[in-house]
Amino acid sequence: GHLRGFRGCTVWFTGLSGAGKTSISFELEAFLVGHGIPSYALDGDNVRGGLNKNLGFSKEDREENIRRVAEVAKLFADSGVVALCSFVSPFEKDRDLARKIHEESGLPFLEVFVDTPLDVCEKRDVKGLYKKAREGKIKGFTGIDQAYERPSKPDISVNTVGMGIKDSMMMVIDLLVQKGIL
Ligand code: GGZ
Repeated sequence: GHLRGFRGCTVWFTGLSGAGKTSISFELEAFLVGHGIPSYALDGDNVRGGLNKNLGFSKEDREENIRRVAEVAKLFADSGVVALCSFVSPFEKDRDLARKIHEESGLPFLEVFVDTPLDVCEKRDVKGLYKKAREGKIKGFTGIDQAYERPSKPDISVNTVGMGIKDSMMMVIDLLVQKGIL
């Protein structure tokens, strides 16, 4: 028939602190909601203060952070919402688990690599965290003294250097169209 019900999905943004993940996802959320598509953005700011307030930034805690967020996103997606998850998620095996959690339920999962170079993120230093990490006041900061494993097979890599947030967002929208989600 011509009624093609809208199905939810999860768009997973990974990248360094300050890469622009949350900015792109908020822009995308506004775009989707403005077009009548229910969407909700999750990130460290709205998850680590509540659901995951018992978690820090060790490898183990990040793993649990990602696992819980992936389970929540799956529920959003299953309810027909586009879940937009913006987490550093520096470890490939954690991102792979997030994908697996979705695929086992037959829900689309798209990995977006916000590939902003470390030196650019560090120059932006929106929250002053890189400076603190360099001074040793924050330990285990991603890109400084903890690893970021670049995605080996992201669904898309998005550049944020020399283009605006809206342009980066359009790249993700194109992907969603290409995948038959929009
Ligand atoms: C990385 C940290 C750290 C350390 C605090 N390493 O720019 P932000 O501030 O808003 O994004 C970063 C956020 C990372 O939380 P996530 O939940 O996305 O991390 S993970 O997916 O790895 O679990 C940064 C701030 O929290 N932050 N300490 N040590 N980022």
